[in-house]
Amino acid sequence: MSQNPAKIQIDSKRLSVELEHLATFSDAPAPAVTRILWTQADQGARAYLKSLSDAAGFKWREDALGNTFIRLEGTDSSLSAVATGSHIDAIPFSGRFDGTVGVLGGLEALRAVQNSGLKPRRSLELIVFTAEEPTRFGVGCLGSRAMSGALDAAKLESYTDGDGVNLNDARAAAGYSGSLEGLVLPEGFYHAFVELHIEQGPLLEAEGQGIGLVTAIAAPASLILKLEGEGGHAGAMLMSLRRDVLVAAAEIVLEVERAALFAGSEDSVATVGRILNHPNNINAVPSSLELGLDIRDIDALRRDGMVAQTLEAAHEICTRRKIALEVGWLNQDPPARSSEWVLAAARAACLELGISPREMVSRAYHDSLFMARVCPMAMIFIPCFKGYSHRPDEFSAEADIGCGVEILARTLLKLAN
Ligand code: HGY
Ligand code: MN
Ligand code: MN
Repeated sequence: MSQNPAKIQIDSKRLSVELEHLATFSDAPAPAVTRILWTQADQGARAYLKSLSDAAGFKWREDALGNTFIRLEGTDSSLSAVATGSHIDAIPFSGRFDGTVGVLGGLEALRAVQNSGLKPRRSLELIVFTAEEPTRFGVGCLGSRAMSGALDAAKLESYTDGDGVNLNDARAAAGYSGSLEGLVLPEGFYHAFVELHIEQGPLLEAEGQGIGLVTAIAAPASLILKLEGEGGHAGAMLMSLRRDVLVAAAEIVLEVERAALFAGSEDSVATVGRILNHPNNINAVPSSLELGLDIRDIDALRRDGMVAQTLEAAHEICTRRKIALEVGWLNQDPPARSSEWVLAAARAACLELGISPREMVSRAYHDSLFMARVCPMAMIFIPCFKGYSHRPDEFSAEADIGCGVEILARTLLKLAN
């Protein structure tokens, strides 16, 4: 059977309509999107996706955590499948392209292969990962961590959300039951994994490039610092009597920035994106506080050096200010490198379309970070407007999305044959 990829036709118009419709499953006013794990909005989006799978005649299944697998059967069922996929959950007040381009784009790639009449030897499987974002339970990539064995059932069941709802109760309320023990994928379950995603950075657009190929994914570490001091009346409490946790936190935040600025590489980044200040009243001296730290680097040692420097400074600041400090780790993951032969398949697909892809690192993490522990992995990036992401004005052009999907479809076909 000729495997002439020229028969691959991407319906970018239909894909754009589907992306816009998916964005309507949201708890934020458009163009912002908020779609938190297992909320009504998330469940509506999942149902919509399954309806598109049914309409295309694909089979889908879900695991006990809600990871969803949409499958186009290959000609040789004895061979392990080639997978693609991403996420549809969205952090509060974010955009409509982060993750969804890899999910609906992956579905369009499977439809294009199906409609082309080309029969891949290996089945193609689209994975919609549960909770790539850390919003609800504090840790991201729950689905791909579980599938790769980076997170076991006991740890999953220990998570509770900001309202004190346990993960098991939350998933049961969303209709997911069954043991979380069986989530880990057996060795060799997939032949390869390729994820299509917006770059979430400015390089491709600034350089006028249409396609990026990711060679490595940054290693994220997330921590929660809890500070306990002495609060009181903003007017009556003398400065000498205060142990003001917000002032201590201000010093710590500057130390986080300093650790990244002086780490010696532009790949070193550190953010304090979350602060819970108590009692958070204009006329009360803050008495307790939580800081959420996100520290990343392509180089795990350099990343750990930033963390160590930050924690040393935090302990010094809190000791000096007589404030109790408790450090809680959320995750500390190694970086991932893309597989050379999966990248080679993507390069060959680009060559067929006369595209010379821009090789680059991903400063954002993705489910690919954990799928790299399951099978050889690579990522395909497309440009997004000014690199904006995790904000309502996140945007990728229909033509860029269509091109990314065509490269994905051709890459999957190469890996499947
Ligand atoms: O934070 C990240 O890198 C991803 O968008 N969850
Ligand atoms: Mn994201
Ligand atoms: Mn994402």
